[in-house]
Amino acid sequence: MPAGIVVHHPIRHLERLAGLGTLLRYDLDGDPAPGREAEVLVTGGERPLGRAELDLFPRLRLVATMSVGTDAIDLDHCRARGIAVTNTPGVLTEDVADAALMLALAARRGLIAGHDLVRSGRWAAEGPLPLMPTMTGARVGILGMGRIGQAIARRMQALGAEPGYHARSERPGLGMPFFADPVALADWAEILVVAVPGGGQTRGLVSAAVIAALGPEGTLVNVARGSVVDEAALVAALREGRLHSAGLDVFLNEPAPDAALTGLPNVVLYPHHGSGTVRARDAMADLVFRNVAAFLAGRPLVTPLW
Ligand code: 8YV
Repeated sequence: MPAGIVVHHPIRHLERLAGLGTLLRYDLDGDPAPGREAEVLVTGGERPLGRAELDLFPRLRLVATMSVGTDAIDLDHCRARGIAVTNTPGVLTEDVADAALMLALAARRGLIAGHDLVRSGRWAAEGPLPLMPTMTGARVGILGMGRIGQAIARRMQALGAEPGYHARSERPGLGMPFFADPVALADWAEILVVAVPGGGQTRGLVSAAVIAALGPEGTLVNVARGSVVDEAALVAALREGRLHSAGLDVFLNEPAPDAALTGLPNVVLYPHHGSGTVRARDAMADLVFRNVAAFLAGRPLVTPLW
């Protein structure tokens, strides 16, 4: 009997996966019955996969997500049930770091206001934009120094900016200042870039105090998860001029973020598309395929979480 693969979220290149087994389109029909015997489930980072939904599939042994982030999955329950989990680390690093750089530059240099000024024809009547802060020599605090944080730091160094970071522990040899506390990092930085994993451990890490420390000349960039930022505090600070600007790829409520945030003039918004390049998404889909293929052939998983 061919293997059954539950599709929890429609990932790229499903047709390739169909070569490994019968795709059970739970994502389309919401009917878990055909998946009751299935051992494999594929999903993406954007759709929650909690305990109750996992338990609709009593024989699961592998959850393969097409995302580096696994905060949407109840990992404790997977562990308890002996379900392996694979993600897609490494292959989206550079594209997500590019998105952080794009958002930082756009927010600091007023790209959206400039674009509007030119497109609307108001340029002639209104004259130039106000002068903007420079990136050269800017202190850039990076929250999280994993692969993506390091790729962001490299880009900032190439611009002539000065990166520093906070992470759970210092990483010797990086040649950047380490801050043991996010508030101290934000106080030092002009730009704060969030690149930590989402989930319970980082919820609200960018607190009202961190935002206050970043201050009225500061810019917040988030390419991680909306949950990391106290969004109400962010909206208040942006609205009251206590924060210069924000460049955001992620939000608390996706795909319909709070209009109080998205309507502000000093934000640059991107629709959780940091990894949204053909190259990254192809490589992510390929990793999902290789993990499922390895599992079904009884070989070691390529990128297991544990
Ligand atoms: C996308 C991401 O959300 O990898 C992640 O953790 O946030 C993104 O790449 C996504 O899961 C792509 O399908």
